[in-house]
Amino acid sequence: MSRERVIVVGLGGMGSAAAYHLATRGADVVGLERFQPAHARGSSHGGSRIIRQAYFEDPAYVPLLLRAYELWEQLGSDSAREVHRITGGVFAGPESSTTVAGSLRAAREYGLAHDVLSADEIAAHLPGFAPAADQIGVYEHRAGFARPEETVRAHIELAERAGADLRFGVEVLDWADTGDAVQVTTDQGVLHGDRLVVCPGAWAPEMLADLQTGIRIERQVMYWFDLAPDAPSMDDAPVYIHETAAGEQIYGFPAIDGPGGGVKTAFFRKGVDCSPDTIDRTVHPEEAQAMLERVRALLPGVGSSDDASACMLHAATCMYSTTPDHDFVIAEHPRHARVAVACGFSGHGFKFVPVVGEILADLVLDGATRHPIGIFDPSRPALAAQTAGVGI
Ligand code: PYC
Repeated sequence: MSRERVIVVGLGGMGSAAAYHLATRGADVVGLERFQPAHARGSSHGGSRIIRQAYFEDPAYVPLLLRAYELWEQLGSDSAREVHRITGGVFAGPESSTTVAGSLRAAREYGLAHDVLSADEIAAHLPGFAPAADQIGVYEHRAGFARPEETVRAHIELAERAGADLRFGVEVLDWADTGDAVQVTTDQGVLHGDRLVVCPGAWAPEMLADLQTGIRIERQVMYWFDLAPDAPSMDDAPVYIHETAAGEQIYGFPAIDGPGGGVKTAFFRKGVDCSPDTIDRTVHPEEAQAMLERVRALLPGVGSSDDASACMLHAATCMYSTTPDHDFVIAEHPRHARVAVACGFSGHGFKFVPVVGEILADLVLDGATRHPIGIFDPSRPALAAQTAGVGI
């Protein structure tokens, strides 16, 4: 029997994972990516992404995270790359905040190792952290971070080792389901296959326009600051998410590349709409200043100066692909059984990369998956309602 020929469009986090899982399961994989491996033009760069299991967004994500963690381990050992690290994580804010109450709910429901810490306990146990007295934190023992570029490289290398033909610098112009096959038109010719996996990242609104997902592309900025000379080291700090009484969330990481690399921090969901063609890649002084002032509400030792332009070591932009309800889109295409899609990761998807690759391989090779992906259905009412309003 001939092998299924599967074309994977997009080789960022999700697409490279799909290519790897498909190739290791015996498919004849052709992968297409418009840029180079682990590029910085989409949503899979910036050195770090939080991984955690006490999922404040919805405990329904936890089973996927339990499997993702197994696959993170396996990917690290198969590729001999550090694709993730467990550091612990503190998710802090008012007791009733989404970050605290939601993390606690998921941790309790799934018996995940955690402690609830008062503001004083956070300050006593986590050097550098100083939340307001009326805040608390959920400390999740097995939270940490993934390294997005290393993850993409690992999946690409392992997919190629398993026989995948991955092509970079190829722009996909169109795709079609021709009934008994799929066809992909690129700037370098037309390809045919049995099945198609579309992982378009920020290009979803154009590449999956017929799905009507209501996805908005948002500009986000990641900042790296130095520390005040008398601040404690953050080399071994936990990852964190911190929410204010008004519901504004920021997040950040230890100094993962040593003190000279600085500590990375960012706002979660405070982006302006953009597209891959229109995104403003300049990081403006006033936004860096707002970030410095905000992160100091949790970590007063961030920044050797009160002037962000004097203590910011680096900054970079990236894009979120945000669905109206912030849940992902992962499914067999509702009108094209030969096509599987994964998009709309809404700024919280990277920790799921390995399990999304597994799910896409299941959908394409088996026609179904054991994983609970019902909440990611592209036909769910929350997406249809929003799309009707904005009319993509
Ligand atoms: O997925 O944990 C996450 C996250 C936090 C901030 C942005 N994404």
